[in-house]
Amino acid sequence: MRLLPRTTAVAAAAAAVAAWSASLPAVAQTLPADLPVIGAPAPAGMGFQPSATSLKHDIVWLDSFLLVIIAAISAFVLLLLAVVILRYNRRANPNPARFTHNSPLEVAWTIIPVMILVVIGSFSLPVLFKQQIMPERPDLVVKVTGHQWFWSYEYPDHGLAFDSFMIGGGSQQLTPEVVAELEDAGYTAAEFRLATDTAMVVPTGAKILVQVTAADVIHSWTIPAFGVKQDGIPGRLADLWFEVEPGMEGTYFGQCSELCGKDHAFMPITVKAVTPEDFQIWLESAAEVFAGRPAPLTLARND
Ligand SMILES: [Cu+2]
Repeated sequence: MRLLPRTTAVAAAAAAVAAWSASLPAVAQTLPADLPVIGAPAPAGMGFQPSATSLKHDIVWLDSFLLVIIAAISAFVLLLLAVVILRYNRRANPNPARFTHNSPLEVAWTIIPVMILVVIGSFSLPVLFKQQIMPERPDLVVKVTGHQWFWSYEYPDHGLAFDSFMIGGGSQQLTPEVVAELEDAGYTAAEFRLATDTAMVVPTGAKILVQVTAADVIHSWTIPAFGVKQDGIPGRLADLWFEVEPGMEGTYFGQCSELCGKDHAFMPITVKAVTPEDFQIWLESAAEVFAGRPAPLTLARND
């Protein structure tokens, strides 16, 4: 191994980093400027974020389905309680019946809940299996690694990799400088703590296989609008998949969802879903900027 003098190596590294960060906006510019923000939390929002994948449509449907069942059960139990309170209180019913068992009733209150669970399972398990069975021939594989406290993305089939830091992650405050930085990157102040300097970019209408892992502690990668969430566990490679529906091109945000240390709240996730044509354009520019990243950088000390 050739050892560079320390100062030369550090200078080379600094120059490489400077050249790299200067070229970041160049990559961003190859993405359509009018990408709408679709997957983001809304102030006082109550429901789910918009659904961009069939997985998420299934989850929302299952949620509504369960809500109907839960509402019916709650109403029924409330009705029984009301009947007991009104008809069988001490004043209305001074001489209570003394029997203790009723076989048909006991069979019914065992069988009916079992049947309700079977019905729920017959709808929820297919939804779960659909999420957990990975596409055999994905159109794109992205490896996501959680770090304390940022994400890195690798496109192994395209030989490129990059890190993704929260914009304003240094001060962690929404200062005027951070607002300017957000706006330069095409975001607004409302997207502080969601927007990152680089984004994972995926084509719509394509099956994306995401391999999730972590380099230090357990993190969790999620995009709520895609209906996906997966823990990244050091030493293991876990999978998730999604396919953003054509027409749902936009920016989607998520946040690390596994308490991973003091800056857990400052490692958001930004995914940009673009048309396959725009993805190719991005891929070409990204290949130039991010190829081989993170660069193997060896600093030698000779003291
Ligand atoms: Cu984390």
